[in-house]
Amino acid sequence: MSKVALITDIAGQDGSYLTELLLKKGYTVHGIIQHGRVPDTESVCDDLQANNPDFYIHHYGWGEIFDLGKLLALIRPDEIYNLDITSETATHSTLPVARISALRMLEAIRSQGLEHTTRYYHASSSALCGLVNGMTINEMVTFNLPPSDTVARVSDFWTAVNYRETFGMYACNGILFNHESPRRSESFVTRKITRGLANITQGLEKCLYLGNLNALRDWGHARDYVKMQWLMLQQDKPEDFVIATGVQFTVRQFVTFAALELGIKLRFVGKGIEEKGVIAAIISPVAAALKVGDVIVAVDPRYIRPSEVSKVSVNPSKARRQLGWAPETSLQDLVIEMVQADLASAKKRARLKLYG
Ligand code: GDR
Repeated sequence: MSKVALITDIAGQDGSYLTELLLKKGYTVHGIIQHGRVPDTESVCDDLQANNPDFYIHHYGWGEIFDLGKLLALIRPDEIYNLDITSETATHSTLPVARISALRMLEAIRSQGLEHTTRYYHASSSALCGLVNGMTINEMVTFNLPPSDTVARVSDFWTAVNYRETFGMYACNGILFNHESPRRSESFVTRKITRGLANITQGLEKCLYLGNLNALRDWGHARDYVKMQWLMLQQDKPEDFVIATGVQFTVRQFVTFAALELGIKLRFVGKGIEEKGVIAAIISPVAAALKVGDVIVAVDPRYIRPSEVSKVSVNPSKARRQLGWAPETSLQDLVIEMVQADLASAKKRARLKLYG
């Protein structure tokens, strides 16, 4: 009989890649999606639903409490992947009630008597470490004071650990560093860059406005990271793992790789652009800096964060050692895939604009 998996936030980047992976492995997949959440992967979810009789989507309303117990009793999942990203903003308004926290899910598992059969994965994040300059992150990291919008994530992390240790449940956390793809939401810097530059080549935009170009990030491909999420639930005993490539690049390098793929020449403008560390930049008039054929990347103070931590080293070697996992996609290949996807869609939009 095929295994049954339940995935929350199926409409996000990770939810869609994980669904594809599990369907390929022969799982029956149930996904939860909140009405009103604009899916990053609407067309992917539609295609998956149209072509897979073993894929089901369960909707619930904005601010509504989803009846997890009822769903678990019905589908009795072997594995649950809680990717509920609403935790990012859970300190606000109605979300603490509506979001599917680790506590809600783990209690629902217990209430249905599934605590010894259902395995639980929680999508945790490097953000909860409360990053400070100079720290090294592996699974032994001691969390510092996290940013206020990640307090709920810290609570989720310890809840999963607590249920593992107190009730002997198979519950684990993946401490994920940045992971990107053509399905990444456009508010994140990687997608903003690939989409922005692709649009510029098609005459749809004039300039790419960014914040700190010197910020360092460890970027992997989301498709590689969901493999690791699955592996974490296939072990003899549950443990937490850091998921990262172990290699960092600057935002500026990311922009440069994207420009290389598009065959365009970049011109960076903005005061203080060559300084190391966080740039206190004032955008200079773009028009004055423009030369024919140049693509302008301008530093705009609106996108510079008040505090930025960049000197952090990441050690994901436990995943390599214990799970045999290593990222398969280099940053350059990730950039190429993202650029090509955004270029195709920019060309389509440019044609539409021209011919209506
Ligand atoms: P991050 O991702 O904050 O690391 O969170 P993001 O892509 O937003 O920022 C990465 C770095 O790029 C710099 N930057 C800009 N960022 C954005 N968004 N827009 C810009 O114009 C811009 N210019 C420069 C930022 O300052 C930053 O240094 C992601 C999310 O997935 C979190 O949910 C997750 O917890 C962490 O990764 C791990």
